[in-house]
Amino acid sequence: MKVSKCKYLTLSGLEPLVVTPESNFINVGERTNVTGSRKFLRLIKEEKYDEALEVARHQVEGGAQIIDVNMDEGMLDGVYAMTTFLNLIASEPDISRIPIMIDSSKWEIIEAGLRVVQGKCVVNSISLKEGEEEFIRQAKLIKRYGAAVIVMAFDEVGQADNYQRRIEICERSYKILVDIVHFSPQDIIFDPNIFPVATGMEEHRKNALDFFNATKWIRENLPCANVSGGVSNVSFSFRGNNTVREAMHSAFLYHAIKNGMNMGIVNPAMLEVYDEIPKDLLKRVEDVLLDRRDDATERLLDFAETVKGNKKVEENAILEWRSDALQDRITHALVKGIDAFIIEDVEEARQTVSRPIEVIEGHLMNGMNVVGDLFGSGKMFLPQVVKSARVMKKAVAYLQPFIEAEKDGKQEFAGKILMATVKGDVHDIGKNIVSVVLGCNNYEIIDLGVMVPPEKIIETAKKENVDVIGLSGLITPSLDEMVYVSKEMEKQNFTVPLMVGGATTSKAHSAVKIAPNYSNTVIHVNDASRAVTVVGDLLHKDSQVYKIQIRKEYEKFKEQFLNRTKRKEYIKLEEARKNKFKIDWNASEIVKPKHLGIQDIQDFDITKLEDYIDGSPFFRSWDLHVRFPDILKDEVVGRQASELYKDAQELLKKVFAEKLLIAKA
Ligand code: B12
Repeated sequence: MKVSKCKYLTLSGLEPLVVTPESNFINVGERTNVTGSRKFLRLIKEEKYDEALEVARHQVEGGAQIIDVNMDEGMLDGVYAMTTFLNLIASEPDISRIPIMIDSSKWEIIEAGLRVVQGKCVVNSISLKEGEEEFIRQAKLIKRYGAAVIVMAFDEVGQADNYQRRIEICERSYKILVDIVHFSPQDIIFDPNIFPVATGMEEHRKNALDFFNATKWIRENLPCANVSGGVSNVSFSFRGNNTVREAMHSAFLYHAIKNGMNMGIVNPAMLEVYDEIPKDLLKRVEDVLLDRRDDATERLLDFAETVKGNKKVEENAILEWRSDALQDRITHALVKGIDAFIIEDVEEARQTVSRPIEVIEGHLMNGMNVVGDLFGSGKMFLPQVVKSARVMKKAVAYLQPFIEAEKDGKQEFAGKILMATVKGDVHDIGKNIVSVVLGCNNYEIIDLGVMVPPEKIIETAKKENVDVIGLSGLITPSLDEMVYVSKEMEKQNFTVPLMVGGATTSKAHSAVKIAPNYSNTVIHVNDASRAVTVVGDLLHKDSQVYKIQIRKEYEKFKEQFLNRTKRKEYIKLEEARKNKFKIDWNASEIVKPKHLGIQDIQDFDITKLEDYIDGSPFFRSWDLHVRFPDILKDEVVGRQASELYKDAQELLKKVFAEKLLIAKA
């Protein structure tokens, strides 16, 4: 078993899905499964394939990154159903852009699927249940069909139901796949069995914990392999009690992901946001999942009784958040994906500001940033973010006529702007807002949509003779795309300004990586309202002065930036080893720490941390790039920095006085 360097698991429909260590959790849609969805089963039995395709489409729109297709039902011709459905999917580009998971316990159905599926799919699943020979035969075929595979922790004896068996079976399967079948290790996805907890049976107490530990072991010991599972199983004991089930799913996912589970079958409608699980419920759920107390199951059951079918509690909960402050309500609606009151709240916000765009850039962006932070820290999952995006879009659509009403009534266009979200990136909310705002300021907008290939941007810009190209990007790979577009613009002798924006873009990246490729203007713009003044300045008849000024500013910024990150001179490894720190055990006094083992600090006096706050990154995030505390006396930015510092001190005082933050370790 020799694996030198891991490649990434790469699946595909019409588009690739590359699972890198940085990827968030990959969620697999589960509604196109006849064993899990009565509706889907009925549609397939009645041969209503058109409607069945809608189920698949709905999942893709809902944020599923892979769809699981299962046709295992006693009265169905599984081979026919799988073949027919996959063929139909292949002719629907909006569905088939994502990879398929062919799910069956019957090999002939799996193979039927493999014959017709488009792209690189995943087979769910094979195992050692029927012995090594059959396992190897199936694995070889899957390899020839070019698919990835889910391997269940199951062997000739039965399904693995404790930690030791899970890791033994997974290790054995891995060795066979890598050493005998020569399967690419990154194409192996283990399913170490998610079993129900809180069943009242002693032997089920460690079900979740064993899964977490086995997952961790697999990720640390079976190089490049991935881990997946069907999450809803864990809450089987609480069927009918969605409050508890949703909390269990989120808490389970939170811990499983922390231990290395990177993919799973999840029902987005059955997930609570981890941070929003009421603390008492979360504690009881985690007591069960992590097997922290002997009476954990009883305590969760007691709690479950208090929320079971208790509509009143839910209604009260609704009323409760509705009486929060306006910003909190908007944030809540975005985080929870609730669109019922968003128009009401946005209207209230609009009454408080002088221009409607301020609601987008203030209230709504604040809320979206909370969504982004929760998502980034693994406490919200993609399908939930899709719901947030829908609420955001509804809010923006409501504001659009108000923004348009600000139009100055001039008929003639002030210029033509091409807007596009770059190749590989689907985020369009920000780009759309910029388009609307510019449109309302008399610019003609050519919006190419999302995932736009560079060739199309270049070709359209030429054909339409645009005055500015605006690129939006929110994920890191988009930055490279923007660099590529700038190079192409240079090659093709473009002269129009290139304007970039979107959450991952920055002045630093634009100055250091984009601007040097293009001899004309490159400018980074933070938000939609600033885009109006920037475009105005770029297209103004005396714009040459402005453009030269931007160029100089960016060159200076680049120089300063590169000076800060001068290349380090490295010495040879042998030399470095000679320099290693030598401890003189006889002469040194080794002090024994006062406390050995893990210390759990729950409420440290936060004021004591004040002296350790490093001001430099704080100022950097405000685009003030001088070292702290020198910055306070800096000739150019000193005054502004001191004001900012004073505000920050006041905020800190408030944080300390009102205990807004608690320091734990
Ligand atoms: C909503 C959202 C989604 C939605 C997008 C729906 C849609 N139709 O747009 C969905 C659920 C589909 C999604 C998918 C993914 N997302 Co996402 N998403 C977000 C989220 C939460 C909010 C983005 C948003 O709409 N903000 C509100 C708008 C108004 O803000 P904005 O886009 O920044 O635009 C403003 C300015 O930037 C500017 N602007 C924007 N564009 C332009 C262009 C020009 C020319 C100008 C002048 C100005 C300008 O003006 C706007 C208004 O002022 C962000 C988190 C965040 N804080 O940004 C993550 C985030 C961007 N997503 C992230 C990720 C990782 C993903 C996925 C890869 C997840 C996954 N595992 O599959 C996929 C990406 C798929 C792909 N290939 O693109 C990461 C990116 C991390 C990174 N650095 O790469 C983020 C930062 C979340 C996080 N913290 O991890 N996402």
